[in-house]
Amino acid sequence: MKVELNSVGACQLLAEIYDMSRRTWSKEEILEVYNRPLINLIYDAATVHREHHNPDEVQVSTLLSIKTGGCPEDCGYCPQAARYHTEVENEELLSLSHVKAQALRAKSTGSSRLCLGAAWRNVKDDHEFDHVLEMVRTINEVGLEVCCTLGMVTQRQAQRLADAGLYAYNHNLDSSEEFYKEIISTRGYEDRLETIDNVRKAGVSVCSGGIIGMGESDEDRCAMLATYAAMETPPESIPVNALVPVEGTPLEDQKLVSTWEMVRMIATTRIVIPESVVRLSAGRTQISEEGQALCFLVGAGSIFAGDKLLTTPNPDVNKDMEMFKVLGITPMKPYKKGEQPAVNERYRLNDDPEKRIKWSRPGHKIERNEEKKEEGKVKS
Ligand code: SAM
Ligand code: DTB
Ligand code: SF4
Repeated sequence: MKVELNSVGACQLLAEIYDMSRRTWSKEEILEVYNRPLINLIYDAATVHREHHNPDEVQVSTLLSIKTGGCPEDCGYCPQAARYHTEVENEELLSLSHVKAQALRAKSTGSSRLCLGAAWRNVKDDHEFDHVLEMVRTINEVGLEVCCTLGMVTQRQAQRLADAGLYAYNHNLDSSEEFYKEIISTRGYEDRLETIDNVRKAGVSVCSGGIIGMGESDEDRCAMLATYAAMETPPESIPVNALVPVEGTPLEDQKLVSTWEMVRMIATTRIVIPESVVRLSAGRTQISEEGQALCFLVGAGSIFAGDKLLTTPNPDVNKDMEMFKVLGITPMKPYKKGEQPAVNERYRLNDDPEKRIKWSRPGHKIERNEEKKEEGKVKS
């Protein structure tokens, strides 16, 4: 596909050139979009954005690190990996009351979603997970969309989260399959895809995206987008993070991503996967408000608010709300793109044996049990 549109008010032409009705894009085709003259790419992405989304509404999420530091993984970008010497300490899981207070705070400052992050490789079926399920149920009751990012999950664990009222699960592919190996050695791309699949099967909204600025090529960025675009159902939300280079991590000396690269990546994501919400994620402290305005124009429909991401700084929420006012943007209400998940009694499974839903199959008898009952009768 040769993209030669010179952007003269051409929605129909756009649809033809980008063949928007299809689902799959090759990496090469995406790269052609990515490399378009920026001024045309901006126009085209903004046009696609307006066809699929309300451009003056932006979804606002607050991040909360419920379990900080001490992670056994070796993700080269991450200050929470135990093996790197960063300023992040290994902390205990937060208490339910603390999380509830933060949920109320997030709601009062305009967030529609609270995203709970844990520095775990994967979820374990232990009391800490039961505790997280309680957090999910509590935040859901507050009336916020609940998102979790807890590492790898099995389908059963994803189902338990769904039953507790989880709205979305964040699990990033981060980069292309090829480049992933350069950044992380303690797990593979397949593991990430499997968790995304488990989340999807549990009926939970998928949030999955990447990081730019780790030393990957433009081809790697586009290969990651090709993977998302080829999914039967692409993620509902795609975070685009600019690397926050943290002292003590292997990527501490990486050059900061420029605003233009961020605009290019968001615009390309917008064109290739038109229906998903693109999230302007980590790295906003290094982008001016004018730069962020461009990101919104080309398709960013969501941000993380609050002065901290998980462990690194983020713009002050009041400054963000002032920026929204200047731009005429309103924060999106919760559940605008879906229903509030109902809390299913099944979420208590493993939690309180007394309250478990009992196995039942009317009229069916288990021989062994019947024999035991008979034995009991004889004894008494
Ligand atoms: N441990 C879980 C996992 O890896 O899926 C959840 C938490 S992890 C911190 C969530 C995401 O944060 C990562 O997938 C990565 O995309 C992003 N992230 C971590 N450190 C970052 C950094 N320094 N700059 C930008 N994004 C970062
Ligand atoms: C995502 O894609 N970005 C967020 C969220 N999902 C969990 C995390 C960004 C973390 C930035 C580094 C930190 O603050 O520790
Ligand atoms: Fe652990 Fe997640 Fe950080 Fe990797 S990104 S080190 S899995 S917390």
